[in-house]
Amino acid sequence: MGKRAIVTGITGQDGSYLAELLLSKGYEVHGVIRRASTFNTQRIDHIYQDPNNPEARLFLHHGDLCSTEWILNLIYNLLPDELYHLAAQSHVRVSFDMPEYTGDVTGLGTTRLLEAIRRGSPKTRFYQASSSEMFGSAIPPQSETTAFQPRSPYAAAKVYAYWMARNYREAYGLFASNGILFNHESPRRGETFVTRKITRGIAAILAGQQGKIFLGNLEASRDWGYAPEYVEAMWRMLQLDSGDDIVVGTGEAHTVKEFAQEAFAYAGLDWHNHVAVSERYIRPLEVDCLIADTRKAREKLGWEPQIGLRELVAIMVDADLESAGLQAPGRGRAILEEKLGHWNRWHNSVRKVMHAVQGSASQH
Ligand code: NAP
Ligand code: F7E
Repeated sequence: MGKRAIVTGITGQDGSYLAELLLSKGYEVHGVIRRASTFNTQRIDHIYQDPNNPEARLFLHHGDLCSTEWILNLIYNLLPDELYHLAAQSHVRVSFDMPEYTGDVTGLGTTRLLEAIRRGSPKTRFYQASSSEMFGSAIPPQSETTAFQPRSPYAAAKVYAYWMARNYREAYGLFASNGILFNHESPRRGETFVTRKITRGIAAILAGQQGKIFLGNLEASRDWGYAPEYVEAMWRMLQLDSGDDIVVGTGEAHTVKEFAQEAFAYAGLDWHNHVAVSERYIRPLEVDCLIADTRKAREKLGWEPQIGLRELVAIMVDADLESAGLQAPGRGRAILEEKLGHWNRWHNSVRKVMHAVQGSASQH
């Protein structure tokens, strides 16, 4: 019998890739989604299964991190082997506008889950989606021993959640791990994060729908990786003998300007003609430079990323051009085939298992 996992944030970028990975490994997956008046399951529609089908292995449950009623029920009833806590108000800029809400969802949400596990299912292994943002102004490269210097309500909430996971590990012996992940992107990245904003903007420019994109601080540096590789690291973390805190990134950083230059050039455009700076996107506080020291991930997880900045740009631009109905250069697709054959294979294996029980998550 396969393992059983709960995934909060299953409708997000990482949650959708993680659900694919877990299904491909034979897990029974229970995803938590928010009630919305419009469909919010686009990222998981392709793996949705009709829960009435006896072969179904993906189940969706309504829940919101601001309350506990659903958490307690779900954990008591399912007694999951693993719980991947990915849900959060994850946008740093938005956290300055909604600091209290961000603290409630992104910070306290973790405590609500840990407490339910402690009371109802203490053997459940818990993954906390910690973030490189917690390092803030700490001098790079940043490792597991670097002191946090958070510079946003989002980062402060994540630091609180990080410490709650560690406290529950040390106080109650829970298997609770912090994956301290640096920025990771993909064609499923939310449209208002800078990388996706750039690659979607390029598609809109080539489609003749807009002339320019407006960005904020072009000098900020980030360690950008490819999201599907990062969910594999999450899974590996929960397969260790005990809970731990591990940094995951590529070890290389590039500025927003470099990302934009590379992306526009890949699409055959000169970025100077299409990028303008707008005060609107400058943050009250900025994190200047994040670079992962990935030694522990390599040693303990055997995890090594295959996709660097140029590859990531090609993958994302190809995807956005294709979805706009435009001819894509195609290097991104080729890179995925060459470098991540295993990813494509397990993606296909999921599809094979699924096709008999396929429906639309939007029916839920
Ligand atoms: P994302 O795409 O923004 O997804 C966030 C998920 O959380 C969505 O499923 C969202 O649901 C859900 N959510 C938000 N508020 C909720 C609430 N009150 N109750 C229940 N669910 C709620 O984020 P991501 O990029 O996949 O990141 C996954 C996690 O890793 C987040 O915790 C993020 O902070 C953290 N992280 C991300 C990165 C990165 O570079 N991507 C790096 C480090 C850490 P809706 O679909 O309904 O909005
Ligand atoms: O900004 C600059 C911005 O919003 C990256 C989240 O997943 O990763 C993400 O947080 C940089 C910042 O990501 C625009 O000022 C310039 O310096 O894409 P972002 P983020 O803030 O790094 C971490 C690891 C997480 O944990 C978070 O959940 O780009 N920037 N111009 C801009 N950023 C945005 N969004 N939009 C702009 O127009």
